[in-house]
Amino acid sequence: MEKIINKIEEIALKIDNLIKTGESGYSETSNQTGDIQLKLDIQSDEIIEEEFKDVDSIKAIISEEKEDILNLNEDGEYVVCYDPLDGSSIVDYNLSVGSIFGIYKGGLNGENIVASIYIVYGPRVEMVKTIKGSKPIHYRLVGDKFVEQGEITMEQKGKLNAPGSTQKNWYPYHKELIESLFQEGYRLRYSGGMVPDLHQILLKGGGLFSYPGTTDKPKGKLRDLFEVIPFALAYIEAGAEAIDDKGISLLELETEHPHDTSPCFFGSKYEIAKVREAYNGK
Ligand code: AHM
Ligand code: MG
Repeated sequence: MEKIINKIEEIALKIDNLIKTGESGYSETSNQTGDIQLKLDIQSDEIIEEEFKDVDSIKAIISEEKEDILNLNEDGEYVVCYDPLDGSSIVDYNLSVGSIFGIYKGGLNGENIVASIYIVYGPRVEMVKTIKGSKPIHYRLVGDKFVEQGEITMEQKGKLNAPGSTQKNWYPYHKELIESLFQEGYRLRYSGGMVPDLHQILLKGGGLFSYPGTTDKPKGKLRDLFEVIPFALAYIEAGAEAIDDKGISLLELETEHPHDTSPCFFGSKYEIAKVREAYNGK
């Protein structure tokens, strides 16, 4: 695990440099979900594959940018699932983006995640590492080293509301939930990048990030293995909650296909209680 984490730190430096110096714009290919890939998506994916290739403990890797699992070492213990560069629609407009890694042992389900790491490429480069059973740890890149900033603990209630997806396609009960939080005084904070949006709520200690199922996409947009489960681990270990639209913990998600998606809600206890109330029986 130590070796994987060290590699992810090296990867973060390389992707940060790529974002700053690489070419903008689209490539001529699309990924598994049908999104046209940016040149940066493809190059970030190549960096990660190259770096992970010589890590003996990695059995296989699965990238959001590729259809299939790539087997690396038969005797490896871990499968690493990753979104090389999350925020394809905003990176060329110079908003913050991220990389997300979920490390799984013994099967690709929520209960088998053993660690998650995400990197935020913003005005600063930061990393949050969560090992199952311990609080997430926040790091900041200083020079070429990640320096520990401390453990992350969420409060019972926050002030931020980050509602994802297309509002026109929201179910009425979801609309009521989001509106009721604004009526209570919550402030809108949504950049279109789940990494900076979820990072802000974690560091500020509370709030709600939601990406619901909608009339056009009942299973939402965010991918279980690369996006949903890794952040669920960070939120739950920080003392917050992460649930789906049935109120089930996202760490209980069972996936059938590597690119499965799920409606998801990440937040402190107070806001998640509101989600459960709004979605009860729906
Ligand atoms: P991507 O993996 O293609 O970049 O899409 C994922 C991103 C998330 O970072 C973000 O929360 C979401 O898409 C935003 O989607 P929307 O614009 O529908 O709210
Ligand atoms: Mg993504």
